[in-house]
Amino acid sequence: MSTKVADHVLRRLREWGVEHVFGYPGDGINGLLAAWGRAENEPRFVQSRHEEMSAFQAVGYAKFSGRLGVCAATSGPGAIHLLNGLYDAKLDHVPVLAIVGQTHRTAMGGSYQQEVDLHTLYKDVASDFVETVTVPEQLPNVLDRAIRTAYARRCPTAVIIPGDVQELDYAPPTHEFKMVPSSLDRGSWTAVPSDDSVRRAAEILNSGDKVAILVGQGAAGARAEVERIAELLGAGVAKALLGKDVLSDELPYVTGSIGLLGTRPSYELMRDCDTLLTIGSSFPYSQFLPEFGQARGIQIDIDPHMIGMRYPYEVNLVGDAKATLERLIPLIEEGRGREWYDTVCDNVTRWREVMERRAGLDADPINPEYVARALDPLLPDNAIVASDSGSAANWYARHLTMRPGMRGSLSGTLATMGCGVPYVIGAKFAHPDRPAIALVGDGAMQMNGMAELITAAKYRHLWEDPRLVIAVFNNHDLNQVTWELRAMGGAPSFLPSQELPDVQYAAFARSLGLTGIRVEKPEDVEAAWRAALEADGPAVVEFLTDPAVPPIPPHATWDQMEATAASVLKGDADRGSVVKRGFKAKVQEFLPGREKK
Ligand SMILES: Cc1ncc(C[n+]2csc(CCOP(=O)(O)OP(=O)(O)O)c2C)c(N)n1
Ligand SMILES: [Mg+2]
Repeated sequence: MSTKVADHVLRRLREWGVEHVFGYPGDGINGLLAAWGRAENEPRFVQSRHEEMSAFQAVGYAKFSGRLGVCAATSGPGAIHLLNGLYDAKLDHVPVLAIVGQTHRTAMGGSYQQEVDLHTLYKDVASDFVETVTVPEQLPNVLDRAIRTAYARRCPTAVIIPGDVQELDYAPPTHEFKMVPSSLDRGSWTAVPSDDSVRRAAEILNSGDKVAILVGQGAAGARAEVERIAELLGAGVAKALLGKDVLSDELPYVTGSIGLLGTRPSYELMRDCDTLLTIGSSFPYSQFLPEFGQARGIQIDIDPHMIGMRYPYEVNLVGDAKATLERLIPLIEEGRGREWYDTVCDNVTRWREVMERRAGLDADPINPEYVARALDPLLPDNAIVASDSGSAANWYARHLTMRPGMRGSLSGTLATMGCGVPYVIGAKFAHPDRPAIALVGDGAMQMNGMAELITAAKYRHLWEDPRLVIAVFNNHDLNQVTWELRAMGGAPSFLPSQELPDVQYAAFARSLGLTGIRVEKPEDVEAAWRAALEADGPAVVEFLTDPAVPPIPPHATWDQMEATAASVLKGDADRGSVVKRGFKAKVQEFLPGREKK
């Protein structure tokens, strides 16, 4: 039997160590599907309900494994559906390969059925590498290069294969003019900055009395070094959302998340520091960093293309976080910043107390902060947690204590809705032996999470640790946006756009043979978490949460409280309780014995 191009695609993926391809079929990739049959489903084809979900699953897989995520879709509509997930990979710097079909070469340019100009469509999302395979000899280089580029630049890449090309007999490139051979080895290297720039960075750090460190996902491999330099400098460490699992929240000087969903001590850390060291983060909101001119800044980043923006840094160290810190640490003089360190730790302690009290506030029927708070001590040590985009991301950022060994992620930069459920499905394929938990709003569940429960039911038998918990924050509202409307503009919420239909998520889960628990009272929250974490397969826990609990920003001012109140007075849907509860939550920060800064 001859080897067809499609057979070679799968063989090469196996040679690259690819074990799963997240995809959805269609006649644009029929040649590949036939090859999958011949290859006895290796790598495993994981079928989703929608190609966007396949792309999110590939992103989740890549985020939680550090390996390439691969997705596949048919030409035209399938390739179009992948886009949002591929953009998520692009914006969060994750290696993902998309393999998509195209109409036959004989029909190209003929406005043929399902013919879409995929090069143009993918030109932006796969800007680092998108190529069409037109003859078999071209395949090895195109495929290898797409994979190598995705890894090297941590980005999505795309390989387009016309249907008829998939069916051609495979022929490797020959030793001739205009042939491009290829190879498999990825090589390994470590980028380090020059000694001179490391010395200049050390001088700045040694002259600071109030050092703030900001870490992102790029610091993931440098946990011990980040802790060491923070301790030497007496620094506080804030974490960008994508870097939440880089450092333990149990450390006294870790101020938690930064930004709109972040914590007050992170805000204070940046507001009051005199030196800023950013490690592996491209956190975009400069207004949450120190005032320009207030702090002397140093950045460490692996990517010379991404470094030096967001803040007017004095020294930009291009290099691997761990290797760079290993060079920097011996040059750091210990002993400064003790007073600062104490202030940072006090702020953190105070914030934790405030959060505890906020979670304890009564709500109607359940306070969503309490839902997250109740999960926190129950999280298994090796848990993988994903949050969708919505108000749950606030509670993920603020209430969950990341401990060493845990993993967590969300759509950090695209902030797309609908990634929560497919991310944890991707995580279960990356780590079938670990529990995974997703925090998802009812809007995101209705958008696509419910359909993807079908995928979880389909594949549950493959996961040796059965725990996959989907927590639905059922508030009948697109609440994060409702609050943005209120807080930013003082506008009343606009019910036709914000209100969501009531849906029985737990009952739907049960109809699929999954565990489904609906929680209507605060006193049942903890038991529901326990039951879901003890279930023998995927479990949906639906919490009826109060949309009137405000995700107050870390820098909340009385003006913003006024704006909230104003919107309510203009005729908001749930006026009375919003004013009262927002005010009550804010007031927690200024209890007796605590001075307002
Ligand atoms: C694909 C997409 N569409 C719209 C948005 C804007 N958006 C951000 S959060 C949000 C509300 C999410 O509602 P839900 O999932 O119910 O969570 P909640 O905030 O109510 O907890 C919306 C509409 C987005 N980020 N992504
Ligand atoms: Mg909602």
